[in-house]
Amino acid sequence: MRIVDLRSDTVTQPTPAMREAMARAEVGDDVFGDDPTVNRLQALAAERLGKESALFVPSGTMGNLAAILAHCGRGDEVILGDQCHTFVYEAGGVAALGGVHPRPVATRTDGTLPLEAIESAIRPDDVHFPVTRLVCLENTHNRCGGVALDADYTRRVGALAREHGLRLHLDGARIFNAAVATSASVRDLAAPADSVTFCLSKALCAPVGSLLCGDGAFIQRARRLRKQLGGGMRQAGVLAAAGIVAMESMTERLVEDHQRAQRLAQGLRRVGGVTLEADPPTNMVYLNLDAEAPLDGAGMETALAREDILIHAVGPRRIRLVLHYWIDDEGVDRTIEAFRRALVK
Ligand code: TLP
Repeated sequence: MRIVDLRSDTVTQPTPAMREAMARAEVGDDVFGDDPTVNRLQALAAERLGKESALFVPSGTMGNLAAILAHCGRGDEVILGDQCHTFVYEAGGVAALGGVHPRPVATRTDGTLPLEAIESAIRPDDVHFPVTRLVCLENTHNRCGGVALDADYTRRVGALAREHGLRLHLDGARIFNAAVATSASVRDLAAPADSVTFCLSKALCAPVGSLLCGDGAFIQRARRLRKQLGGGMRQAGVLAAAGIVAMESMTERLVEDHQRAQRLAQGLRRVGGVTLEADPPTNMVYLNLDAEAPLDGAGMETALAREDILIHAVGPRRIRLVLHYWIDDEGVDRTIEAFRRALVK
């Protein structure tokens, strides 16, 4: 039976059109700036995001790291959410590799950081303190259920940052999902930020890569940092070719993943033993196993894997299910039935 892999949208395999484009890609040495396909992808990304320039990086993690290091020096401070990917899941890279001090602020369940909390985290000019340089936001917000931040909120954070002489970086790993959910353009969502990372290798299905976008001088600094971090790739056009297909043909269809997240949520609500955290805002369904449910998160992973359904427990009883291109309605319905069999005894 076909495997239904709901662990993440990072598991997506390249589409046949991507494999075709990869096979045909014209390539060169990208460290010399010679790869025409990488250059085309970077130009396309900058144009779509409304920024001057863009840099192809191997991962979202490297994109965020290079961005934060390009904005901050050693001992500088970055204000970010305590639930954001950079703070929770990027192995402390900004501190370990960049000497940048993270200042976490409590994240609201809608993925926003209260403006007052950001403002009160900004350090006064005092030799005791690190120097605040940067604010980071995440859109969509992964640990907050895949919720999208709207352009108005991002604008208000951008204005606050500028008022205090700070920069704003946006981890827009899933910014195209956010655009679908908020009916805004990615350009509008990105406009208030000085820099934006977005990923090709999540719901857009490309096998590898992310783009970091910003102004020309910033991207020049980020390019050196990418080299320092070991992310200077050579004939990377074979990867960029899939990225071009992703940007040109995979962004509009994301609405289907959001609709399937709704279908999955509706079905799971009718299964006893689980409580959904929210109406799925984008392509993620987060749920908690009730105290009286016969299995915990790890038990559910094992029970469903026996039916070729892969899920990821992100806490002892908290489960995240992620919809993507390779999951159809039948996969959703099989998942609902598998939950019922595992939980309703
Ligand atoms: N997220 C992955 C895991 O690392 C948790 C996932 O399965 O969702 N920003 C955000 C908001 C992300 O969700 C991720 C990946 C990244 C950055 C990092 O991207 P990669 O995996 O390309 O380094």
